[in-house]
Amino acid sequence: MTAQITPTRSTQDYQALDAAHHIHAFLDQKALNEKGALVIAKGQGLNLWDTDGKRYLDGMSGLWCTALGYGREDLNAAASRQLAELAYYNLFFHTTHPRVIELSELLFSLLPAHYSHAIYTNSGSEANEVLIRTVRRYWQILGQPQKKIMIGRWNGYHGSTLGSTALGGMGFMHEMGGMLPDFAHIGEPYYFAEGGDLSEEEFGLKAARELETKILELGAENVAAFVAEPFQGAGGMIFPPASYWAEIQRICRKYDVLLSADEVIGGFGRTGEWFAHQHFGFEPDTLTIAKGLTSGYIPMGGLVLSKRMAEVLVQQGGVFAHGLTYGGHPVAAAVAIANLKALRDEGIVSRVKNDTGPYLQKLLRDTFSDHPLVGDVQGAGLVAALQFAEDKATRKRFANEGDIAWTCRTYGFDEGLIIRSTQGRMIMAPALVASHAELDELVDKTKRAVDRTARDLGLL
Ligand code: PXG
Repeated sequence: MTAQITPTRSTQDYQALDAAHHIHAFLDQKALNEKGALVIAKGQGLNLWDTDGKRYLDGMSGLWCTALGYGREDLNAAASRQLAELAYYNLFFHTTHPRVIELSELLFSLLPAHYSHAIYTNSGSEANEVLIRTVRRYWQILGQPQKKIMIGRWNGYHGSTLGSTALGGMGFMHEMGGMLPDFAHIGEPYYFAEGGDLSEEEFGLKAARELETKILELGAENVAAFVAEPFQGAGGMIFPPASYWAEIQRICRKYDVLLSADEVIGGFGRTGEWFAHQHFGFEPDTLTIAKGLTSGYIPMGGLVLSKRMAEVLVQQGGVFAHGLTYGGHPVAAAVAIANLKALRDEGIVSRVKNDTGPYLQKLLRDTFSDHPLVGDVQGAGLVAALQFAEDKATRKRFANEGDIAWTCRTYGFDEGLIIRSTQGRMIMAPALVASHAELDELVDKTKRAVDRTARDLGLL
């Protein structure tokens, strides 16, 4: 497969200009500049091409977002039509517009019936900022203004803005720019690393009960919400034990603490359910959405509220002191509508649940369960992680697991596969439109990268 790409510069020129003008995300700038960034120029389906014409299978849907793959004409047409008809309007000063209304009608037809309202943003980070302010406002209206502490989890990720960084549990991010008051964290439900002698079930309950301990320590009257990803994405695609979420929900209800699910990665079909909380079987009060809402074709995020919360805000709340110029942008809304219709009407989400998801999960387990470098395979639908381990039986991880996984990721790129590493885990989340043949290619190339890494370690 080849692609028509039209770079106007050589790869080296692009890399030099990139180094001259950009601060890249989450890496050492100097080290990158010495090597030069990979310049991606074209996408079609699950395929990407760099400026030298090399093809890559995108195993990560961009950054977990291109659910429909690249190059969809219907999304392109929806954006073009909307740009021509009404390129911009907003929900300020007693106005609104058709596309955002139609988007909400569609979105709430896909969500469980106890959700009713949305506040749209341009990103997941912004949506979590809105979350923090909205849940605090909710408790203010109910006469409990002191109920404002947000509890997140260590190694959780909720974005890179100030509030979402505080909510997240990435210590190295807290160190850059300072922490905010009224945020607290509990441990993550990472059984492979922290399960000790417990069964998965016991560990899931133990990890969940850290929330109860934290609420009691802070005083339930001071805690506004517990916020977590149904499964951790950026933190390593970590699936909690089956016992975890029901216990978290029980604790939140017992202490009247709101339960907020960050569905930025898990939402819109990734696990085979429309939303990841449905996969795990719990009922959050709010959902943070982004990424798959538009398949990443245009920036859009949002905060979804339960009817119960929305009623308080609408009926008793008076002025809601928040607004973003581009919240509910008509072009983003038009793209989101086309995207959600495709996910629904082409049966893509149900195919992930009934066909491609089980196919990928079985293939990964068949391929890697007995691999000398792999200690565990986790995932559901079209999201999965391989846990590297020095000793599978004792769940002993390599001391330099981050370096090993990075090596594997680099071999993956060499093999023509975009795959992501986090700590000692290899993560994949291909587009939801992936065919069996593309999933075969994904696993085949992953196997080659893992084998090359294992050979370096003398394990093969
Ligand atoms: N919540 C979650 C759960 C996320 O994964 C955000 C919020 C922030 O969304 P925005 O749109 O502001 O980026 C995210 C973003 C990775 C990776 O490599 C993950 C994200 C972003 C970039 C890279 O895992 N998640």
